[in-house]
Amino acid sequence: MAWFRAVSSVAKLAIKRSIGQARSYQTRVITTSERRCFHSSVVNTKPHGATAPVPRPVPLSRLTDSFLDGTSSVYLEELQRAWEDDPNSVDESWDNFFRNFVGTAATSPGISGQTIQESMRLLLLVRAYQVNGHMKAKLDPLGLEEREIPDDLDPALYGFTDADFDREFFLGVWQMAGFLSENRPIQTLRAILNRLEQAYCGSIGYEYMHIADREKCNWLRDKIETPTPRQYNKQRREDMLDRLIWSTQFENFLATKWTAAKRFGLEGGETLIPGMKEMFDKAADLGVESIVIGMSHRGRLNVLGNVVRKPLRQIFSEFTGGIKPIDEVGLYTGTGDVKYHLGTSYDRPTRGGNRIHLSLVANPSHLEAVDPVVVGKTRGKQYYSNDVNRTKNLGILIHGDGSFAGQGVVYETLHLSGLPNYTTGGTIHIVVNNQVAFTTDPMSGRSSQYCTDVAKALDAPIFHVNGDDLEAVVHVCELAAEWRQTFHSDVVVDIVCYRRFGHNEIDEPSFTQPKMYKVIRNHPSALEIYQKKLLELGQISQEGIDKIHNKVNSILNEEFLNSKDDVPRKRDWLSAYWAGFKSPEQISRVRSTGVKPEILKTVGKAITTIPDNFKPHKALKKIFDLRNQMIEKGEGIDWAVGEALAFATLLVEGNHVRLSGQDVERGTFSHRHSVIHDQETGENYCPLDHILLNQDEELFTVSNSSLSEFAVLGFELGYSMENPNSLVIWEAQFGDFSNGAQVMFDQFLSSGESKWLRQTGLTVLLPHGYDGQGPEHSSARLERFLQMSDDNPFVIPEMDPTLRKQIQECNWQVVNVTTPANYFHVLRRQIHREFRKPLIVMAPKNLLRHKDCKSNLSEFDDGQGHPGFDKQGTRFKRLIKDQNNHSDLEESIRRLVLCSGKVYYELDDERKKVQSSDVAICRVEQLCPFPYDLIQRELKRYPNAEIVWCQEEPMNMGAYSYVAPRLCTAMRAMGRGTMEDLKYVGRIPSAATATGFHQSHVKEQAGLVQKALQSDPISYPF
Ligand SMILES: Cc1ncc(C[n+]2csc(CCOP(=O)(O)OP(=O)(O)O)c2C)c(N)n1
Ligand SMILES: [Mg+2]
Repeated sequence: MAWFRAVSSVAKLAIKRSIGQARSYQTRVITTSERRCFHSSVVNTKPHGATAPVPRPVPLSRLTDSFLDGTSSVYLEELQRAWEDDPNSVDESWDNFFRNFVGTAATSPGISGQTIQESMRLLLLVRAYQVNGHMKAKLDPLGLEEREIPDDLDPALYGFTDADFDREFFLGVWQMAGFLSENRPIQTLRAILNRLEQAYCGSIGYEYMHIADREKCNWLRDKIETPTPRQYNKQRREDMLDRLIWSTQFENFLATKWTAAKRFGLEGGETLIPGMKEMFDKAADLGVESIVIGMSHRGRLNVLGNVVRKPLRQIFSEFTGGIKPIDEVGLYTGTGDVKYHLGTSYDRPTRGGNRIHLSLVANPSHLEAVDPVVVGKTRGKQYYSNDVNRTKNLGILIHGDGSFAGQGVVYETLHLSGLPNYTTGGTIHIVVNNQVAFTTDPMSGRSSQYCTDVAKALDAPIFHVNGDDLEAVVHVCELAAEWRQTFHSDVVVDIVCYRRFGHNEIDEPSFTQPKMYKVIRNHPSALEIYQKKLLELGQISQEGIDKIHNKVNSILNEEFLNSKDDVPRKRDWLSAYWAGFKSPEQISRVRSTGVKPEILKTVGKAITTIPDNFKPHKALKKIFDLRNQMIEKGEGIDWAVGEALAFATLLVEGNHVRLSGQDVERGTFSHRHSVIHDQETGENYCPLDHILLNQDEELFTVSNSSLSEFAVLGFELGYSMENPNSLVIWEAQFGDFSNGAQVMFDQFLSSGESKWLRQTGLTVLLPHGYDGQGPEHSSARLERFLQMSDDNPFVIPEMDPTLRKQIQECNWQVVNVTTPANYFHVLRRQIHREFRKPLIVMAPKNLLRHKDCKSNLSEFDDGQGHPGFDKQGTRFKRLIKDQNNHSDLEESIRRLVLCSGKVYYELDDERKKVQSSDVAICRVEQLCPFPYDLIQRELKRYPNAEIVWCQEEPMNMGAYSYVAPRLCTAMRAMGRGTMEDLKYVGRIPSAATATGFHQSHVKEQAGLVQKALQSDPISYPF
């Protein structure tokens, strides 16, 4: 094809120049409108002169001006000479071409130039249809859209006149699928054009010529350029009709029963439902066993009822509203959510006699935010079902036209599709393109021709289809399933439809789209159109149609009656159900997270050993040697080793561990080195892949991600939702960047369990700490995560270890950990409990190599009585008490400094420097939920101490505003004062997170550390 591309681009220019003036064949309706839209104009195929004129001979060498430019004609001549010398020296397609051409030329001397010219022009025309035929397809059911048909679909551009229509032309037989390969090298122009129009300009507009892969294009051409139009038999047609009746009646039924309720109906796009069902049936026939669906509001209830088969009585009962779900395993119901956001999962029988598991993922109002979550969940399913070819689990996303074009997360998600550790073997995208977004027209909503253009970046084929043509919708839906199962990559179905009512049922659409709605008011529904078609074809009788309507109506009514007795259960809303896991109101045991010393030693060796024949970078060799010594000696364990020990021990226990994010393999701060590279061969070695004998290579996954926060975090969230026995971690490059994924934190992570009863143990590592790197690399915005926490600042919950449900009842955990051992335990705690809760970690930067930020191996093990063991056992320490061996009562301590994170080490250094042994420093390692019990234990220990909260963040940031009321609640309960008695030491309030001037940083940092240790009492607030 390279030759063809090269020739066609130069030739196209030449054609425009020379033949443009002589245009005699004008069929296009070219509007001057600036609107970027669809139109429905049709090529004029009226009969043309029947007699072919005698071609005027043009010697090849004189074609330069009229057809090809000089370079191309020389190229062609050279090609011909080469072919004459040796037919094998040219591409097979040219061999074919010349063979045919010489055959013709031999019998008709002088025809040669003409034949070449015309054949080349025809090929360009064919190609133009393949590339741009969709621009002429009749996609808009309303017939309102006006689009300019590209010049290159006009035969006149290639010099063809009316007189040429019934002339036979030499088209050749090419190494290409579709009708060019059918061994009919000679055809009339009319036959060729009819074929092109039928294939490319009907109810379906195919966009695929942006795909570079020849095999894929040929596969599509075979499907598109079929000699006979698609035909469905009577039975299939009846099935489709039945499905369309269900879809249409469902909306009608809701509209009549709940006239004032918002349901974001599908009216105008009802063919989505039969389309999806046929897609699922086809997918099931091709081996798909489970489908994860993500979609927004539009048509969601219809999809839930008709596609996912959520019992209609449940949907109706939710409409009637008010009933909170009751469950056999507890009373927790969270806050709930509106019905068109809820998820669910069901097994659905398919036409082919299979069963397919469908899960619809719950989503927030934020359009498209669910996309990466669906893809991540699909990938999770693939891992757990050992679906190595990714053909059994499929992700399907349904989009709106406005949101698909407008939301950046769409692009971010699409870009995960080909990445080895994120691919799911192709997502099928369906756009319900109702040509409006709320009140916004496409011309104000996007700059691209189609709302789907973003998918072209992926080499995904895009099938635009007129939503009024049920059979065309079904056809492309099936084709999409076939594509996905064949090429394991993304594909887009763009159903061009309309929205019969307003954005929701209460809106008046004519305020903003008067012309469109005038047309819509008189426009028949897709069902009416299809019924008429089948009646005209004699494939069904009116009685037959009525029978289906009656059946559907009576089921809907029956289900409506049953809905009154429906008792919702919370698992009805879950897209996956984890048996045995505790809900927030059920007590779960606190478990030790320590590990047997011998296991620590064994895995410790595995994670610090590099194979003999592997040649790492010199510096890394040293690092691994040092790591090896840490394990051998059992002391000086640093952050990276602590983390690797957590991963390795979880793997040994059979858990799956997945860490993803930007540059996580090496680690942003060059500290992790979880994948090392042979300096000679470039090969990789990942020690954590070699913990178990014959370890499955995905059991531990560490993966650098694309440069996205929103989509990658969403992906990992979806992945984490699939199976509780996995530690799934997303790490931000710097904590600041996490706000690129703010929607995920706000809408999913912090509130997903409350809204949708969906648990996740996703762990998020956000590098945080003030070390003078400026405003953008210091703060992970700890305050925001704390502000979103739902623990009551004025109520101390039950803290008795046997009754404690504090973490379960809280929406998430926020920690700022200061020792490798504590990090190890907090990671392991994520798995070693009977519930799942998101974990936000303010991850360190300079502690990664800090001389004092080290732990002994004994702090990781489960033995008792050694230096790492205290009353809390070998488990995560929510608060680390002062390290100076204080007794239970220290009356001489004049100040208790409470802090969190790396500022502790600076405070401790300062304390040593100024020898303030009468100051105690405690680290609050778990900020949320607040460790009231341990805080009160320390308040008791230091009855005379001034109580100080010290932080390095500005006062309006960091943990202060979260800690202050809670600390005061703890103080008040012990008679230790109120807000006035809590002193603040830290930076003053600031708009920016940190200063950009290093010297200012140093001064500020030293100032706050010194103040915390000053001998005078701390004045309030400064
Ligand atoms: C991220 C986001 N921004 C804004 C909105 C508010 N909103 C709700 S629906 C809608 C229009 C959606 O248009 P489209 O994607 O075409 O879907 P349609 O409603 O037409 O099916 C908007 C802007 C939203 N839900 N999410
Ligand atoms: Mg829309």
